[in-house]
Amino acid sequence: MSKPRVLVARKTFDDIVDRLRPHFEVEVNDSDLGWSQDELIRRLQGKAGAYIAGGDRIDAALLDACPELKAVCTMAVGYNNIDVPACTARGVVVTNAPDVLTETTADFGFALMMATARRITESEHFLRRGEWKQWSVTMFAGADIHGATLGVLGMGRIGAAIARRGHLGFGMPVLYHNRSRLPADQEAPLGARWVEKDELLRRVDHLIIVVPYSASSHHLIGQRELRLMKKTATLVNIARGGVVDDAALAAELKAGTLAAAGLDVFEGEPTVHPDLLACENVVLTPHIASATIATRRAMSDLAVDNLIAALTGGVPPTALNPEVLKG
Ligand code: 8YV
Repeated sequence: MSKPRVLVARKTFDDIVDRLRPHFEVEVNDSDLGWSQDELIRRLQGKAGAYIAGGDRIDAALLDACPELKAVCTMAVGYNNIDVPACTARGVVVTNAPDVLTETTADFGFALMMATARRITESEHFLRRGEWKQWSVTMFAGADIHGATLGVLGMGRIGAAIARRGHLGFGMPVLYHNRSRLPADQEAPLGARWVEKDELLRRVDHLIIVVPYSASSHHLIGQRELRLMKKTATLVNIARGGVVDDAALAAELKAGTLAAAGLDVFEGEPTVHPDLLACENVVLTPHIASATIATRRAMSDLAVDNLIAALTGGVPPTALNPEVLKG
């Protein structure tokens, strides 16, 4: 009997892809670039499973064009690129990759916050341009991290890991906002206190945004929200582009409504709003919060474990719609 066919839509570690080969006939994207939507659909036709990453869109049109698809496994924790209800309706199991990237992503969120508050890239650019002629007392004076109030918008696994770093490592009072409040015994070790969103924005010195993207979090932070923040505050977005209104952010940064921003994700990435590119007081990184070799391997391994289990009668470790498997 011939093996089921699967598509690895994103180039990843060869030895991890090799784990698929005893079970499946595997087609791999050998380029570092993702495919266009038409190309993704074309390559997925006749395939039973897909290994994808955050930038690949799985929607109803793709599913209808690929009726043999049974499993979609993303190496990302975020799955706003996948229409899960449409998959469920067609009996396609969807898996994501939670937990394995939590600490690495929290490290990066903290690094971006520190780089932003302490003006690290801005000062490096100044030095590289040969503009450092003398030292001065206020040259690139930024804001302290230790003891400052940390705001976490979205208290999931990554939010909690950031709060723990702030509380235990830097003596930061931590305020957070989330749709649901954590039980007191989970708040206590993080030193975190729930407040309404507007109060969070008004009170914090450094805000880190870690909410999943959905229709309800679209432009959760726009002009009105930015104008509630302290003029000395910083904002970091490691969630998804679209949670922050980038045009409004650029305008408010220019106007001095807040001090600085650190952004790893963008609306319409990899295109970045030109007004953000023009701002000196913004640290910009290309969606790399989970990018360490160990973590990218763990994410890939988990996606492969899920794909093998989903298509060989096993239980995928992190299915988002496990009800499909019972059908
Ligand atoms: C990934 C991410 O780098 O996991 C997520 O949701 O945003 C990142 O960790 C990327 O989406 C990989 O597919």
